[in-house]
Amino acid sequence: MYRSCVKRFLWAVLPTLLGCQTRSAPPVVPPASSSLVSDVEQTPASVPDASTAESGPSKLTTVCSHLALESADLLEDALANDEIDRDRLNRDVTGFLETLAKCHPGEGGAWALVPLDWIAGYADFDNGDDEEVWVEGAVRLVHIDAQGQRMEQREAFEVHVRTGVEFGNTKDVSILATHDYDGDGVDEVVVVENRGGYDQDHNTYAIYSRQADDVYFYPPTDAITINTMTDYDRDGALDLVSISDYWAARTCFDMADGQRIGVPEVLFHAGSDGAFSNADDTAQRFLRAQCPAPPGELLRGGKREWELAALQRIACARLWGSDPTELDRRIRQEWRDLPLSDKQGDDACKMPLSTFTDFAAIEPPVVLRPTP
Ligand SMILES: [Ca+2]
Ligand SMILES: [Ca+2]
Repeated sequence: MYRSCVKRFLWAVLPTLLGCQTRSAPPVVPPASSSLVSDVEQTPASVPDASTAESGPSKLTTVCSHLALESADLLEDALANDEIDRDRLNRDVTGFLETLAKCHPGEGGAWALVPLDWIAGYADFDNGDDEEVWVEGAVRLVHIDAQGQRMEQREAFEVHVRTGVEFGNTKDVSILATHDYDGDGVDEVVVVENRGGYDQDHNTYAIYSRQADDVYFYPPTDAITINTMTDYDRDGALDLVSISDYWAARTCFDMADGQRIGVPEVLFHAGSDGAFSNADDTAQRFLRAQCPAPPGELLRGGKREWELAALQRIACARLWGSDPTELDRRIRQEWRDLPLSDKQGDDACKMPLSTFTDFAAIEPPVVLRPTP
């Protein structure tokens, strides 16, 4: 009886897992242009009879269905083990569970995140009146090619989700988009790890690809710290945004010593050759939106956290071609003229002079020119 209830819950979730139909488009980019069925139909070896191929399930669809069933069984075992309140789980964490083992079709196959080794239970995380439900496990990235061949990532993602805990630590992972960045006929996949909890919200992005015998980090992103992703030029390929690789600052008065922000952020634009450029026309347009003109005064005090705007003006000066030695001299001159309240007052971040001069030494990815 109990297991049948669990099955009902899982089967409520399964329609979104089963088949390789995307339930909804990826949040930022449009779905891949090629359909799953056409990928398989272009492979005569796997479909001996064309009429059968059109009406019957493809190998890829079959593998996707098996993945979903395997995942459902794993979850069922974990939930049944501790008689989990499925209503609460359904209400609070199915948003994540629904995405597991769901095939994301595209060029050359499909990507999915497949759960491994789930456990679940109850614990009172927030010292409240009742216990919360927790589910923990691991998820592995899997690529299934048009012939139904599975290829798994060696590392797995750790996952833990909890119900009803506003500030509890959570960590899950999802597929954000698929896109054939290098044009080799096989989609790459964008994976985001979401960490939530009290003052710990942040996401980690990575692009993975498949070659003959491995699922691996997409090499053109190796040297780039991806802080967020956006399709800035709306060409269907998510572009990378980096804070860490250039001008990163911390806000002064937030929790946990402040969040890191880009002053300015740098776009790595996804080009048609599979590489990412931080200096092409699109990347320059992104920088220009943050630095529209060469700045005048750099250290302009008088406002709470004035230092952050000052750091951005220093970065913008370099982007507009200021000589670093000359810029250093200007910063030191303006620092001498700055009132003590701006350096040490309650509204000041109390950054030392070296923070500003160090910023002036950061090499920009490109030098902007006035548009004719
Ligand atoms: Ca590719
Ligand atoms: Ca783009």
